[in-house]
Amino acid sequence: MPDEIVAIIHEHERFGVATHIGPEADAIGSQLAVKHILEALGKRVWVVLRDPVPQNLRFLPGVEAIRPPHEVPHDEIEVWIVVDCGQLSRVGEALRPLLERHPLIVNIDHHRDNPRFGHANWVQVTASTTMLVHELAKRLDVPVTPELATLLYAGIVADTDSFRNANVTPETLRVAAELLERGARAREINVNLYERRSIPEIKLTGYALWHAQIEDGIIWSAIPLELFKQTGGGLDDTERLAEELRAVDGVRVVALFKELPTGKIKVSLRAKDGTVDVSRIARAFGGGGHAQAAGCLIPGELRDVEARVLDAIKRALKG
Ligand SMILES: [Mn+2]
Repeated sequence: MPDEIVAIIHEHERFGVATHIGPEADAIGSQLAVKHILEALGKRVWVVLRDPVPQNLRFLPGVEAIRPPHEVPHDEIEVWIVVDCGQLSRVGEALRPLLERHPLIVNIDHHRDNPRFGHANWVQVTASTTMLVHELAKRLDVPVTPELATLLYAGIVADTDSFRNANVTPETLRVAAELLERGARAREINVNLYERRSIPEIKLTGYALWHAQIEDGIIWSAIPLELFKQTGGGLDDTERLAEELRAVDGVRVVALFKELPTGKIKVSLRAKDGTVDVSRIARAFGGGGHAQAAGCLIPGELRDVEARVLDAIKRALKG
């Protein structure tokens, strides 16, 4: 529960806010929302991100305040608030050692397998981390402005995949409705999240859909390194592809394999119904995630990794 976190916020003045590498709208939305809330209380806040903000998230209010780790005065920060981060190591190499030594870490997250790495932890399975940040705003009596509402709503839309995932509850919709009442810019969020596809992205999508295979409720496809080179696309351009495959009739589990220049294979897993928890499969290969959306990074040859993961999925479907 957030009581302890509310107390920590009241008792301190200077905060850092971090999230995971490869950030999406829930990660950055949560960060900027926490900043907004703390600043409304008169606190000093630094928002830190290892990666550049993805192009399609640069519309988020307050995004220009985000700094790379080396531009942040670490000695001045009393409390680090880490949001939407299932494991502390996922803040990235530049920040991890600093945070590991830091005396006061607040961990706010909605990943079921979060190991509670903070000194104060608020880990609760909700649709998005911004759902928790919304509750934090309420607990701190910070008014929800249109800017804050937009940040919070963006996290909900992204992590529910537009209210389509099983993590949507009546509470999700109640909070979403309230955020719309408060002026969340829903259409702008949807255009930025879903209607800004690049040419490399649609070409990679076309390739993966053309080469998809389906067997016993499993659909899978692979993108060889060569295709990334040919299209000029990167991993960013394959983010929505797993959802495209999940939309195929009769599918229970999706596996998407992407060959990286590092010699590793990035595997994205999706579950369509509630019968298989794909985060378990991802964890068996050193990854993690949610029951319906998870991933892992496996060293090896594309075909070999494909065979191993498909075998694990088949076993999970039987189990
Ligand atoms: Mn999230």
